[in-house]
Amino acid sequence: MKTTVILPTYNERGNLYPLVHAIRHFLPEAEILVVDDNSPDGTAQCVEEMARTDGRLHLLLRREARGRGLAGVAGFLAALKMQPDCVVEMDADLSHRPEYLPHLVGLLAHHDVAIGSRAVPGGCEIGRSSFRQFLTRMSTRLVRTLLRLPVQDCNSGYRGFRSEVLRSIGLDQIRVEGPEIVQDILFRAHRRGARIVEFPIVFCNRTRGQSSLTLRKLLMVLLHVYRISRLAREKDQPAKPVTDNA
Ligand SMILES: Nc1nc2c(ncn2[C@@H]2O[C@H](COP(=O)(O)OP(=O)(O)OP(=O)(O)O)[C@@H](O)[C@H]2O)c(=O)[nH]1
Ligand SMILES: [Mg+2]
Repeated sequence: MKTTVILPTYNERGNLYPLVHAIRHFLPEAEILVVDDNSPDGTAQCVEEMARTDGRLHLLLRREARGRGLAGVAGFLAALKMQPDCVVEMDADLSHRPEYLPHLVGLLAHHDVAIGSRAVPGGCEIGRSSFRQFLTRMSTRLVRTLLRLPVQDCNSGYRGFRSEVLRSIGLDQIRVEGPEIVQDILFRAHRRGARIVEFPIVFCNRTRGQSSLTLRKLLMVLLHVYRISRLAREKDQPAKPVTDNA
């Protein structure tokens, strides 16, 4: 499958070199698109340097409003312009291991969405505090319940989509700023009837760079999920019969 891998980055200079080389090792033919929000640590320059010797490495440098969500949508739209069969999204802090990429892409031959999951048998998180793991478990349970998603790890940012699914979910109408983009896009794909599959991954906590996740961002995720779940339920309500009171 012709594949484009999207890497959203904010201050990931220290992780990009080993990450891009590992992706290149496991998916030699893939186009790699780094979506950088003008990181002050020089992440973009690092990509430009590597792109001199790697014609399939691309940089989308965003100078406007920063945000994981905005970068995610911009990345998907730019990736689709490369006419891939599928688009893979993964974090750029080495917490998502590239060794799973061939299996993930293979699954997209018979599924519309493939998710690297910490919550299916064989999946786990290593190197994260028990409080952080508790947060992950609680938030994914809440998201799954509110959005009625047939997915164990609804918060995983390691996933692939067949391009036709991405073209069917109205990407250009999505106005999501933060990490809630992860749940929003999964929910839209599910509502479009996408065939979703999960496979186990070992998630490794970042060892370099700064986490961008804050409590405020986590609350914004849950608020957004609550909002779209309400909208969906309203949409699913059978139309009230128009009573002729005349
Ligand atoms: N372009 C862009 N990328 C972002 C932004 N915020 C985070 N990212 C990237 O999105 C991915 C996930 O962000 P992380 O900071 O790792 O969030 P997290 O995994 O919840 O937190 P950690 O446990 O600390 O890793 C990483 O590759 C980040 O570099 C942003 O505002 N813009
Ligand atoms: Mg991370």
